[in-house]
Amino acid sequence: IRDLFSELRELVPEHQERVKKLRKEHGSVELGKITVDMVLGGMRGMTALLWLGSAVDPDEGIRFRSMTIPDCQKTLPGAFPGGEPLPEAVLWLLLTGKIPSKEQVDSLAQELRSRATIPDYAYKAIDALPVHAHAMTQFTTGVMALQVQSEFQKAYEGGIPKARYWEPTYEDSMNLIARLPSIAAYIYRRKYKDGKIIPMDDSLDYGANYAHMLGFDDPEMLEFMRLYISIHSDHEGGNVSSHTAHLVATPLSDPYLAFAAALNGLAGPLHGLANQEVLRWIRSIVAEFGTPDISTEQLSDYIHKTLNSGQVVPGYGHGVLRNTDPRYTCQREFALKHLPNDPLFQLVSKIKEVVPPILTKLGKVKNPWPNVDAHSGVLLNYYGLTEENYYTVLFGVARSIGVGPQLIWDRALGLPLERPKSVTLEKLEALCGKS
Ligand code: FAM
Repeated sequence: IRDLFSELRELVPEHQERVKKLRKEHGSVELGKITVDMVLGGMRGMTALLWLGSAVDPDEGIRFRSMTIPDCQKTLPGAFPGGEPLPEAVLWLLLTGKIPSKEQVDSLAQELRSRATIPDYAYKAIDALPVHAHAMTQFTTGVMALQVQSEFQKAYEGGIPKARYWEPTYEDSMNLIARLPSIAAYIYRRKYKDGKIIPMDDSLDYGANYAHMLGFDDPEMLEFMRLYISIHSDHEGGNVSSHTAHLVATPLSDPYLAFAAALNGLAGPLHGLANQEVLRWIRSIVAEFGTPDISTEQLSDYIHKTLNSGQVVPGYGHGVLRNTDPRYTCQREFALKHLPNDPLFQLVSKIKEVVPPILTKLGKVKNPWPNVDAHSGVLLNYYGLTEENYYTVLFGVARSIGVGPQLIWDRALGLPLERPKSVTLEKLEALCGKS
């Protein structure tokens, strides 16, 4: 069977030609205008980046290459027939645009396990932090320690030609993806299980192994972890964590430096940390009323209380989506199948009925619908992963499956250092015709 690297090596020249042709023949084609609102409003709606792997339609949500989440659930190999998509299959799809066979996925799983060697100093760097340090702080520290082994940095110092940059980028990205679960599980076991480490199980796939190293072996949790990692892997190129990794790697910082930066963006409460904030908010509702089984009126009052205190409703809204996130919907379907009577799942369902009309009434919220984070915590909590301050680390492990392929393709296509123009306030006012 063809391995992933040789599949990729065959695809690179054709894509390099297509990008060169576009730039040479159509470089001046306009893709939309840039308005003051974009410059002051976080570049919403501004086409500014190229990424082959995925795109988010505001109404339909994410497509991994050309595949929706249901398409992936139907066609990508699972741990067993009809099983959730394996993260290794999503990695193959994002990198090559092709659907891998089960044999190819199994060989990739084996390749990742063989790359998962962690130097002791990475754990020692984490141990230097107090146990109560936030899990994301410990995670970024571990990634930075792994940077010592960057193949890209070594190759660059050795004078590797630009045309081959993507090769050591592939090595670093695959090593990083392979090593993250062990680092991430180490942090969980250190913070919550008295540091009792559970070693990797060589018979398990990527998602199942991560759950196993955390201390979870329920087959339903293994399946949820496979789905969780697959749907959190990539969300086109402009989200904060993916865009940060892309930007930081454009001056040829290696994948470890770029991914550490991405994790720091993901740690923001309006981005990846929202999954933690959702479960904290849900727990505060239960604490307020003494039960998760509350009336819609009680829930509505609580939501207004949250908004009136100047806080956002976590898990709702999105910078691009203008409809319910399909990453929410597939989690809901999983919950309906496995935990229909879980009280927190039933509260999440009630929240989805009550929040959108309230956010719509505010008149300023462009997307009142739930995003991926509105649902993930109650599923993790149900299977025993109750420590919400750890949730964003799970998101970070998953996001490496999207970031790795993007860094490889960025270098393969020779995308240059990213350097947009900033403007002074006076200049902006002058451009608007008033000083
Ligand atoms: N609750 C309350 N207000 C909200 C809101 C929410 N869920 N979503 C948006 N708004 C407000 C927003 O704060 C802004 O108010 P101000 O003008 O007073 O500052 C206004 O509505 C316009 O914002 P927008 O244009 O609709 O959204 P943005 O594109 O600026 O921001 C989000 C998008 C995701 C940052 C925003 O919806 C939000 O803060 N959501 C809650 C946090 C969250 O769930 N983030 C996770 C996003 C997820 F996709 C991820 O990355 N993991």
